[in-house]
Amino acid sequence: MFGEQKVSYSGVQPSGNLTIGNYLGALRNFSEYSQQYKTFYCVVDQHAITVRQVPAELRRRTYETLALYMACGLDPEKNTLYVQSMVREHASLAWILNCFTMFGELSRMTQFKDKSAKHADNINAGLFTYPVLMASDILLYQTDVVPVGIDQKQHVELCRDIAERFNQIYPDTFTVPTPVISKQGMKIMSLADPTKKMSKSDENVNAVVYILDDRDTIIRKFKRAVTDSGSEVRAADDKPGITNLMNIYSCFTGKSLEEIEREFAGVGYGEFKLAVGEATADALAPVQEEFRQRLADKAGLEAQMKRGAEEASYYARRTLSKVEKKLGFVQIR
Ligand code: ATP
Ligand code: LTN
Repeated sequence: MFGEQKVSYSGVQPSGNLTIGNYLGALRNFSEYSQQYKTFYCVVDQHAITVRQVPAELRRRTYETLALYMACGLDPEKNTLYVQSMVREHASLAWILNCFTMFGELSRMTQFKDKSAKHADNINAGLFTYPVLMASDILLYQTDVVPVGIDQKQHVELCRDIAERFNQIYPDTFTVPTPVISKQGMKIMSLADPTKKMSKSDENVNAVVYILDDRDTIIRKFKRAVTDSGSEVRAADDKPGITNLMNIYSCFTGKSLEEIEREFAGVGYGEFKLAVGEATADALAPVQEEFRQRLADKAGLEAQMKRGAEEASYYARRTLSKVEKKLGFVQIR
C-alpha cells in the first residue's frame, strides 16, 4: 500500500523472445489492475544477467519488452512501466535483504536447481541470490499483489517470508505481498513435451509459440504439437498434450473446457489443432500490430524509460530511506 492505494507489481526478463506462456501467465493479466491499483511493471534486465547475455541482444530485447508491455494494453499514463537497472534502489535493497535471507532458503528454490543444472558452467552467486533481488523489486513498492505464472509462486512466498522476518525486527517496514496466479494461464506447457513448461529459453523453437510469431508459423507449430494416443478432444491427466492445447484454446477464446469438448466431439486432433492455431493467431494479431508501431518509435520508448524510471524512483527512494534509517545507516539531508 502506498497511502490509500493498493499496489500491483510484476516483472518480465528481457532474456529471450516472449512466449504465449509469458502472455497468458503474466502480461495479459497485468492490465486488470490498472484501474484500481497503483501499478508498476518492470523490465528486469538485472535479473537477466544471471545467465550470460549478448549485450546488443539484451539491449534490443529491453526495448522490445517495453514495447510489448504497451502492446498488451498497459497504458503508460495509467501504469508505471520502467527498466530495472535505471532505478538504483533495487540493487541497494537487494544487498540489505541478502543479510535477512538464509542460505538454506535459497538452496530450496526450484528455479535455482533447474537453472544451475542447465548452466552447469556458470553457477554464479547472482543465480543463487536472484530471489532476493526479486523480493527487493516487490518490497520497494510496498506491493500488495504480484501477478505471475505458477513457477514464480515459490519466489513470491520467499519474498513474504523475508518481509515478515524484517517486519518482526523492524515493525511496519514492508507490505507483505500476495502472489496472484490466474487459474487458466498459470502454466502453459511446451508443444514438444507437454510435461515441461513452455519457456522462452527453450532451444527447440517448435516447442514454443512466440507472441510475435507470424500466422503461418503459429499454425504450423500447433499442427506439429505432440499429442497423446487416442483421438478424443478431452482434458485428462493422461492426455497432457491435448489438455494443454485445450487450455490454450480456452484462454484465447474464453470457452470452458466442457464447451470445447462439445465443440470438437467426433472431430480428429488435426482439425482441433488447426482451430487452436487460428484462435491464437487471431488473438495475437492486434498485439503484434501495436507492438510494431511502438517499437518503431524508439524516441517514444526512451522517453517512457526515462519517465518510468523517475516515477518508480520516487517510490523506491521512500522505501529505501525508511529501511536504511531503521537499520541505523546515517542519514544526512
Ligand atoms: P526463462 O525461460 O528465461 O526462464 P520464462 O519464459 O520462464 O523465462 P520469465 O521472464 O521468467 O519467463 O517470466 C515472466 C513471467 O511469465 C512470469 O510471471 C512467469 O511466471 C510467466 N511464465 C513464464 N512461462 C510461463 C508459462 N509457460 N506459463 C505461464 N506463465 C509463464
Ligand atoms: N523472477 C521472475 C521475474 C521477476 C519478477 C519480479 C516477477 C523479477 N522481479 C518481481 C514478479 C515480481 C521470473 O523469472 N519470471
